[in-house]
Parts: sequence; C-alpha cells; structure tokens
Amino acid sequence: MLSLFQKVIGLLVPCIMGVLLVPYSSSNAADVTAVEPAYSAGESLSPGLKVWYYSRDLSRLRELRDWMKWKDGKEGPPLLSLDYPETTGPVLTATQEDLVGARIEGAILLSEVGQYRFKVLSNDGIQVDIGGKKVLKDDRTHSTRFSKEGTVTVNTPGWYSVYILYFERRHSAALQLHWTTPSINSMHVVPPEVFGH
Ligand SMILES: [Ca+2]
Repeated sequence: MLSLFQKVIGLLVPCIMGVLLVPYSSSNAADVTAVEPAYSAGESLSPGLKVWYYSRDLSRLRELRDWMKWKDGKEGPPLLSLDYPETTGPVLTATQEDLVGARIEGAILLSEVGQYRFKVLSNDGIQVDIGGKKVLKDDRTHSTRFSKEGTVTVNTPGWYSVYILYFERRHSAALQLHWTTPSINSMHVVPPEVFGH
C-alpha cells in the first residue's frame, strides 16, 4: 500500500517533469509571403501609422482584444515611426505612462522583391501583423527584450497593411521595430518614411 507521501510524489513528479520538458514561451514568429499590397508602391500616403489608445490594466493581448469589443479607443497623434526605445515616460504618443493598450494601423512600404526579416523590441506585450498575417508576437508583461525573428517574402512591391496590438502595464515601456531588407542585410530600425496611412 502506498503511503500518502508516495502518492503525493507520484502526482508531483510528472507535473514537474511536464513543466521542465515543455517550457512555455510567449514569443513566437512566422515566415509569411506578402501577396496583395493594399496600395501600389507609387502611391503617396500620409506619413506614419494611426493609433487608438485604451486606458486599461492589461497583462495579455487577449485582454486587449476583449476590451476592444466593449470600448472604442481614443485616437492619438499618428506614430511617425516605430522607434520608441525603453522609457518610463509617456507611452508612444499617449499622455499616460502606464496602463495603456494601443491598436496601431496603417501600411508599410516593401519596395523590393525578396525577403525582409523583422524583430521587435517591446515592453510589454505586442503582436505585429503585416499584409494581414501574424509575423511577430511577444505576449504578456515582460522586461524590454527582442522577439524572435519573422520574415515577409515579397513578390509584388507595394504598401502592405500593418496591424499592431500593444500594451504597456507598468514601469518601463518600449516599442521599436527592426528589419533587414533584400538589399541591406544588417538589422536596423525601420526608417520612418516607409510608414503611411
Ligand atoms: Ca512595462
């Protein structure tokens, strides 16, 4: 007959092994092909990306999506770039320093045929969709860190849709999108002139 101690150990060990063998990662990335530009490459758009803010204590992207069903965001000044290094000050173009959700929409000019690699520095959670496809995701609250790399392969140059969900809970905030292009193979911050809406 098993003692209570043996039964508890028998239950705990598989649980602990399961946690050790399947480490949870909230960061993932995808390789996608962008096929349908929203606008042709020669189109002239207004600079930057549009943004709507949600004042809310969030710790998951899912919570932001749920909240967006009930509340309209408050539109803020456009983001002229996605170059926001770590700060404890106001989040993006919002006035608040904490408890901010953001929905960012617009387009990015992918003017060359070939593969672009992307990664995003974020604090806290973020998901970046390009051309209607999820490319980068680093969910949950976390310190400032890079996501895994995702790629977008372009067959038809043009302006592709950008859709980003982001939140900053407390303390530091950061959102900085980096890429390589088919002609520049070193990671650098995406330049402001390729964002439009
Ligand atoms: Ca934070």
